Amino acid sequence: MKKIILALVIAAATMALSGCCHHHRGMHVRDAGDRVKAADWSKMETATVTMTDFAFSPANIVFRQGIPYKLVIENKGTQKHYFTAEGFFRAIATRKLQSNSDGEVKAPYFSAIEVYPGRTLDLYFIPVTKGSYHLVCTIEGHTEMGMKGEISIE
Ligand SMILES: [Cu+2]
Repeated sequence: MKKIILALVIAAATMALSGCCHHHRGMHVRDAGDRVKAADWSKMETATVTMTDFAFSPANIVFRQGIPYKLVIENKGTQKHYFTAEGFFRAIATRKLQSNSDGEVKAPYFSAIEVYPGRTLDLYFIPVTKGSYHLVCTIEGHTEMGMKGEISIE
């Protein structure tokens, strides 16, 4: 009898854990499309983050909830860099990612944006979920050399 109870407890714990983590990984703003359509993009604010070898500038970026933004992500370094901020990408309603010379990509949300040296990509979005989110460059060694920051939604 004790063995059966133990097995049930383990099964329940396993289900609880997998349920938790699966949900967490999949989380993003589900009504992003409606929020993007409803927003007044004529009131859009522009912010810029510059990537160099090896820093984000500014390293602390603050956005206000509900305002439409264009975030200009420019790489002034000599090598490619990543703008990786998974928590942040799940906290915003994404409209699109645009290259001024090549076109644009529409997607419910991103997990990382890679920018080649000397190039710029514009992220159009609306901050939805308040919080602080890690920003890193995931290329090997770059975070350790200083390519990290924090994005806040207030
Ligand atoms: Cu980098």
